Amino acid sequence: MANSKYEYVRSFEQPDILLANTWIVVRIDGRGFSKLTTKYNFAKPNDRRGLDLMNAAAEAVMKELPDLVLAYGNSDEFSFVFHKDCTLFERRASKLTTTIVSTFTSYYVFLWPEYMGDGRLTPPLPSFDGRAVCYPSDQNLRDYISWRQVDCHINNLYNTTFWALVQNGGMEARAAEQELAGTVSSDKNEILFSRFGINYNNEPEIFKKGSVLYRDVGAIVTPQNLRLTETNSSSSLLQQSLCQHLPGPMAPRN
Ligand code: DGT
Ligand code: MG
Ligand code: MG
Ligand code: MG
Ligand code: MG
Repeated sequence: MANSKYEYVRSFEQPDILLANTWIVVRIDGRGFSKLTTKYNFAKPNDRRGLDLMNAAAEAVMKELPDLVLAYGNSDEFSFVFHKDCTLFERRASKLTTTIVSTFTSYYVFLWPEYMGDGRLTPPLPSFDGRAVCYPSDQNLRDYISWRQVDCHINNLYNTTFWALVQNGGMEARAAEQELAGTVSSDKNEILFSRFGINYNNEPEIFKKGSVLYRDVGAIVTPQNLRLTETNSSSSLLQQSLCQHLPGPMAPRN
C-alpha cells in the first residue's frame, strides 16, 4: 500500500513502551464514586453488592487478558498485574491501560443489574481512570500490593468508626469527624468496642483487606481454560497468590 502524503503525521505519536522485565501494574479507580455511591444508596461504609460487582468485572478482565496474573481490589479501585515477561501490545502503556479500563467499565455496567438490582443506571454513568506503573523487583511489587492493602485497612477502620458514630451513635457528620481527628488505630478500635460493642477484628475480611483474584500458575492459561480464584483476601491468601509468582514473604502489615 502506497504511503499517502498524510502518512508523516504518524511521526507525531510518542512511544510509550514500558521497561522490559518489570512487573506492570495497571490501577484503575472509579471516577466520582463518592457521588455515585450516594446516588445509588450504597450501604455505608461498605456495600457488599458493590464489592461483588467490582470483583465480577475484574474477573471478566482477567478472563479476557490471559497475560494478567493477579488483581487486587478494594473500594472503587483495582490493581491488575501483568507478568514481567508480558509482551502484550508490545508493552505499550496506553494500550494496556485503556484496554483494561474500557473492558472493566463495560463489564461493570453490563453486570450492574445482576448485582445492584433493577434501578436503572442514568448518566453520569460509571467510569474509571487508569495508570500503568512498572515495578522492577519482586519486593517492589510486594510492597505495592501491601501499600494498597494498608490503605484499604486504614480507610476501612476510619470509615467503620465514623459510620458507627453517625449511624449508631446519632452524631452529626462534623462532630464524628472532630471526634476522630488525631486518633490512632487503637483509639478507633476502642471507640468501636467500648461504645458500640463492635470488635473490629470480627468485621468481614473483604472489608478489612480487600479482594484478590489470581491465576493458578499450574493451569493452562487460555481464555477457555481458566482457573481463577476469587476470595475475600485474608493476608495468607494474598501471600499464597503472590508466592505462586514471587519467591519470599510479603511485607508484614499491621
Ligand atoms: P475520584 O476517584 O478522584 O474521581 O473521586 P472518588 O469520589 O471516586 O473518590 P475515591 O476514589 O478517593 O474514593 C472512593 C469513594 O467511593 C469514597 O467516597 C467511598 C466510595 N465508596 C467506595 N466503595 C463504597 C461502598 O461500598 N459503599 C459506599 N457507601 N461508598 C463507597
Ligand atoms: Mg481518586
Ligand atoms: Mg474514585
Ligand atoms: Mg478510590
Ligand atoms: Mg484498531
